[in-house]
Amino acid sequence: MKTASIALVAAALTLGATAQAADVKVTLTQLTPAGGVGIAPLWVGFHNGSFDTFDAGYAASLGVERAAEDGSAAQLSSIFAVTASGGIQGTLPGPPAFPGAVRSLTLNGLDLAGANRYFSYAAMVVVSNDFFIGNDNATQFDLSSLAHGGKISLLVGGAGHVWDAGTEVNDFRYSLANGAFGLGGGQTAANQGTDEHGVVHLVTGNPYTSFASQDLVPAGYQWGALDFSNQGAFARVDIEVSAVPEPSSATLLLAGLGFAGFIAHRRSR
Ligand SMILES: [Ca+2]
Ligand SMILES: [Ca+2]
Ligand SMILES: [Ca+2]
Repeated sequence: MKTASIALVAAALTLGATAQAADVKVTLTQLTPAGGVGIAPLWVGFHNGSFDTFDAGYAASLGVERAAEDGSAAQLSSIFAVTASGGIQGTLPGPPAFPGAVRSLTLNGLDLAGANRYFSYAAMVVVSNDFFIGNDNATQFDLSSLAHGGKISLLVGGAGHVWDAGTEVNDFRYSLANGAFGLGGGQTAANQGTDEHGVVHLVTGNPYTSFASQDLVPAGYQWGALDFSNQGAFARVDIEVSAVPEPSSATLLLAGLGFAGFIAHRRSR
């Protein structure tokens, strides 16, 4: 029995050391106040550090433009698919997350010690023409310490942490999700609005004072909840990792150990 117990301990250590693939559950919990901004379906990518979603001070990619203007990560996803070698990505399912909403997605088979070590995210902020949240620094979130399991949480959005993609003039005639906030006008199809020909930059001050066509805002409109210039994070993103032992070696090892334990048990009697 003693021999088998030692072998089992050794096996457990070996399994821990050889685990590579991991399952990752990403959960977004909306934290904005009632009547506050929403977040379009969150795109997440796990890459080796070479995928850089955008750079502040430079023009946005078409992927970021579409994500920021229309809330669609399809174009960004296409770019990631061809540029992030070994990358794994997904978009949290469901409609835009408004205050109180929770969305989650599980991705399988990630290598958090290598090809999927770094986490990136992006999503449109609504109501807006081209506001979005996302990480400029491709290697800001290093998940390698979670390769054998664990959890981290990060806060996204909030005052000083929202980008204007610089791709569309801020204008209520063509902004997305006006209806959800009791505003008139709004985009009726993808990629409407006037080109801004600008660069990605942080939104500062009251986010909606720069919008043209303010006449689409009802008289006496209460901006309190929508004005995020004094608010904290929009959402918490939890990343939970479950390590998955390599199937073949783990199965063989456990089967072998079970047999060894059985023999040891028999001999001890
Ligand atoms: Ca960057
Ligand atoms: Ca803009
Ligand atoms: Ca556009």
